[in-house]
Amino acid sequence: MTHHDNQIYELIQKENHRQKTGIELIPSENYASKHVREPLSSSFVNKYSEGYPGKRYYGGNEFVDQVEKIAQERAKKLFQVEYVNVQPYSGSPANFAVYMATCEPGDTIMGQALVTGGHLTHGAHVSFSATYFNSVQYGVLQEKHKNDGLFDFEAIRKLAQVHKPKLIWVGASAYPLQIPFERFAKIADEVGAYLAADIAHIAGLVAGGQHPSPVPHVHIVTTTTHKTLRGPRGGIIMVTAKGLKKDPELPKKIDKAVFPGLQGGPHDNQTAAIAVALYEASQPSFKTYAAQIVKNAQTLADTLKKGGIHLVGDGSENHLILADLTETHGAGAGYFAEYALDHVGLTMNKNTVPGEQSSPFYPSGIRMGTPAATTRGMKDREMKFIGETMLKVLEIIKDYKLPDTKEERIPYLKNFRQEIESNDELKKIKKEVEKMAVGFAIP
Ligand code: DSN
Repeated sequence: MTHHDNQIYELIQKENHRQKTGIELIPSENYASKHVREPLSSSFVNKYSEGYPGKRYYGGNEFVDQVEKIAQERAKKLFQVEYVNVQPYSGSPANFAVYMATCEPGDTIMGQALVTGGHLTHGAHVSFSATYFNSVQYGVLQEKHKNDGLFDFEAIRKLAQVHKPKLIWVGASAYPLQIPFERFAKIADEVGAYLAADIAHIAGLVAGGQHPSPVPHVHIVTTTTHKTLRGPRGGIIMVTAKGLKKDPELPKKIDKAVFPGLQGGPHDNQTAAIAVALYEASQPSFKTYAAQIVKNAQTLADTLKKGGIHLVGDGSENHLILADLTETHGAGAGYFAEYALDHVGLTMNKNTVPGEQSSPFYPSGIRMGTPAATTRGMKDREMKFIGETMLKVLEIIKDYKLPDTKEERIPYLKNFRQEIESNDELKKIKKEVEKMAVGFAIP
């Protein structure tokens, strides 16, 4: 990176410093390798290639075609699927294309509610998925139930039988346990629905053999490529053998939905980087990485639990932990926790929790995960340090309580932020975090 544009150059340097001196715990983030980043600024960044390999609307695509075919083949092999489209710009467009391929506007669809850990595109009322489709949402239980995780399959089955959705989504953005895909499949099969698994969060764990694969049970799989899969930002849609059996036209319908239905030219530099990420994810070292992600999440979860923090699902079975601060800190405490933790260099996000008593902007939980820290080589010792540091910060903010009215909130939160910024104990903690973080290189 050169000084060509000073303003942007300086901001990139600042972001580099922020990433290096802090610890990234947002579970949907990661550090792509330099081999994944290089194709992003390669000559493929200059190309247009609307269409698909061998069927383009522009010339000069002989090498783009090869890159795209390699990416498709690698994804097919890694996830054991029949068909792949690697062109979606990211996860939301990938999901939109699934709607376009399987439903007509106004059809009923079903997904996990956003406030209970689902994704916007699975039918949240603010998203296209509820604007153009009749969205029915299922929730989760507050406590783990036998081998069903937090799902109440009787309630989900009843909902599906009453509403007869054409498409059911399984997969989440804030769910700490393994997902029993076969239970969802039984329900979808009973009502004749397409079942799509959105594995954006867990794709790397599935590829690395640390989470059961949805492939034998669902018709369609979508994922982003930049979370646990550790690739560039991007999206993939896959059709399984079960999907082909239900509808042999699905691959054609999905291709048509992505282009020309939803997108123009694919980002070929992104496709090349996805191909590299898929190569990396097929290496034995990726299995070790995926196993360490899960181990680290368990160590961090245990440390927090020992410190009296209530965890949704009583721990973690994947890369993610959802701490519910309602009882220990009060409804809305996620806001205070996120701010104070970010201030000391532990970046995570406030999040709603099952049975949320506050609101999405001032929720009662925090969501964290281990994919990025694990990429830096952090293990048990560092997870204990992170957990113990979090406990210290959470103790410091314990007496802050979210005021009920908007009028009271504005001055109260301003005062809170000022007190956090001038707190000497937090300044000391920030230095400790920085000292630990800089010992672990970012790829
Ligand atoms: N924004 C992603 C996440 O953080 O989980 C989901 O799209």
